[in-house]
Amino acid sequence: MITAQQLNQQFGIGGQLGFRADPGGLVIAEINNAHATASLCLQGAHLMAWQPKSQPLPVVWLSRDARLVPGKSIRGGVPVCWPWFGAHVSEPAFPAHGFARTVLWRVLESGSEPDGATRLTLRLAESDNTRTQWPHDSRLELTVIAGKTLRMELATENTGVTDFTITEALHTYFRVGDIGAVQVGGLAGCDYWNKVGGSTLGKQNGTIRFTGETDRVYVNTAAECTIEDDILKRRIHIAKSGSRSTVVWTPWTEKANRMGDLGQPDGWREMVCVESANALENAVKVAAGSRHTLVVEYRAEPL
Ligand code: TA6
Repeated sequence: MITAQQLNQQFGIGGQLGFRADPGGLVIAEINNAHATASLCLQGAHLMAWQPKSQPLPVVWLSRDARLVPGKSIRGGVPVCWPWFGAHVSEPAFPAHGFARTVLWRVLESGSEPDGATRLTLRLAESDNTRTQWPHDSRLELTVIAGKTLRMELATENTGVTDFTITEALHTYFRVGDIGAVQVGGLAGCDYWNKVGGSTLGKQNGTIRFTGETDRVYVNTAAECTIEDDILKRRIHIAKSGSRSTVVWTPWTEKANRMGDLGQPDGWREMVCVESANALENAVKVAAGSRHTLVVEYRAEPL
């Protein structure tokens, strides 16, 4: 496996992008430019944090109980859910949300954008393990551009001769002051599958406020969403393309305690997931020889 030192030689950008070896054996890319700081674990191409320098707190949340362990998903940040979202349709032993977030990705290129943002592109490294779970000729790449905004482009290429279908998500955890003092806008009138206690269909009335466990897959929506935070006095904009589903999730007390890695006693209150996805009936057929890209762009502004 390539070392942090070799990565610094090949892809480091003096004072803006460097790589370090975490004691647990994973490699982390650290970004620090004029506009923002960010960190990304090469395992899963997992963006763990993004904080514009205009913001007193991170916009992307990482659990204080997050563990950097080879082969294990990291709690918080932006998990890449691919090539399926949620449970596998037929193989219960396959990992929830796919394998992309727990396997090694390779750095392809890095650069500094004209506006001073930092760009990093990674490709999922296939293996016998991944091919067992996903026997299709494909290529998955993630480009991250971290600056005043955070842009992420998840590109699926079908390099084979037969079509395949994926579901996917950029499963982003956003930092908020308190889950009880935020509202999510942009999904009014959208149909959603309520995953709490089964799977029932609903229609969103107005903005979303949180008073309990919420786990909804909004379908057939390309809408930009916002998180309005009355405590941190900020609005986070969540723009997307190539995504027809938006997942909104908070575990609330009981599920958070069962999960146990959201930061005791109530770390879960400081985050909300608004995930740009293609899930359920929004699965994406990627024709042989073609490419599909899911793009998100986040920005935070004062309320
Ligand atoms: O996107 C919401 C969700 O599917 C929830 O049901 C919950 O399971 C969450 O993802 C976290 O999943 P994870 O596999 O990362 O623990």
